[in-house]
Amino acid sequence: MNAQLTATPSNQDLDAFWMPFTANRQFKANPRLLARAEGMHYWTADGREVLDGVAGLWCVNAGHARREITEAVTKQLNTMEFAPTFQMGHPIAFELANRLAKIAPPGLDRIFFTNSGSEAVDTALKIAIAYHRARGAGQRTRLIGREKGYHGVGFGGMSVGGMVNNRKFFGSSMLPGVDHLPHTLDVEHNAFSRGLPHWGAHLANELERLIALHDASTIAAVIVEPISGSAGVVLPPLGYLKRLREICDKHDILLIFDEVITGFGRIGKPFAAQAFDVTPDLMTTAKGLTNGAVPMGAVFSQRKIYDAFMQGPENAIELFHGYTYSAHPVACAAAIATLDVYTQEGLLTRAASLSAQWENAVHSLRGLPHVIDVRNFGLIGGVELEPRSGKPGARGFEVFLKCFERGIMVRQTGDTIAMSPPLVIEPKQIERLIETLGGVIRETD
Ligand code: PXG
Repeated sequence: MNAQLTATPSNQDLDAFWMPFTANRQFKANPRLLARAEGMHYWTADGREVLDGVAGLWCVNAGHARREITEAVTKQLNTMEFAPTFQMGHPIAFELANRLAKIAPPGLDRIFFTNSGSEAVDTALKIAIAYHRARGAGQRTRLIGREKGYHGVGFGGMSVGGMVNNRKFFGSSMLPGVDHLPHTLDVEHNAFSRGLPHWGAHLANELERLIALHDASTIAAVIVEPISGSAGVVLPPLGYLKRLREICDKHDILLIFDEVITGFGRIGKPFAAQAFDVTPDLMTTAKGLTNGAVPMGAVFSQRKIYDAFMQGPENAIELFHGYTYSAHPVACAAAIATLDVYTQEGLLTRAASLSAQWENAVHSLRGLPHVIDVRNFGLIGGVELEPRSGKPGARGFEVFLKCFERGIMVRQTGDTIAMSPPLVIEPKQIERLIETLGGVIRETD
């Protein structure tokens, strides 16, 4: 903890940190400082306990301050704090890749390490384009994303992403040759669906339309989140992902699942690919990989993609890509310890056993003032509020602030409240989270 920063810092203390994805002036006028965390809770700098309804930022799946992870990180720092992975290697990087390959969806057993979800996405997009080139289809460079998609903030991820605020400031400084599928959020047809909505599988057929427009021979890959969190919990209609898979197969287009939030047990299986029984060609992950303790991301690749690169002279680098901190030993140690905790405590499937209670709890908010939709899957919940006229996002932000005052942490995107608690949440804590949110919604005009 920073000894200098008190529970009531002055404005000057807060000026220098340009905060990410934050209303800086609002925050600095009214700081919400977190000072400590353990299990399901944070404690604020002034000592208030806050129930974590979002696993930090969808990453602390095993709960906070896990001793096993802390010890593994400490031990690794004392043994070897850094080692390069360019033309060198260190054992736990290989151990981690082998461990991940064992829990991966079928065939996705070649693993490239990054430091974040954004880097994982840009890596996967580059692999997709280079793969086609390696097998003699170098004209396949076009990428297809989806409206409302969030794939991080690199130029690649931003370009295939579909969140207007993340794009509009950057004008034409985005990748050329990108197109977007329509999003699958349809409150008119699907409001208050429990689990996956029944309406909307046909939206996957829009891919055929884009293929007819651009020609399949120009398209490298389609990237989607199986469930998107950042756009305010957008679910795939029943059958939608299978249809995307069929169309990609028919046209030799790679399918990339961005599992940065759905990975590592969030929806009751290690990955959404397994929960939905649809296997992508590439899969991006981060967040829960290290329980949020150390930054790390990973791209899982089908073996056929890796193998396509393994040609040419043996001493030639096959993929000109990587980060200084790819497979950083401290991150690898954190990830291995995290996987141990997940396995020992059954956390990669625990969300499945809690999801019925979770669904009932979240849907109990139906009927409260301004609630126009409730969405859920696994341990993900979204509550959509009607926007105030002329002030989109204002009601959602107020609910978020009041929740924090009442001791629960949720996320807000526009007028949607999103929840994704640590997978160790207890039934009583689910009740408390939802009751508190319900009370706040009831009191908010
Ligand atoms: N892909 C997906 C699907 C994500 O959700 C990223 C990529 C980027 O990851 P990094 O590690 O570069 O941030 C994300 C990140 C929220 C929220 O509350 C979601 C994310 C980040 C911050 C907040 O919805 N997702």
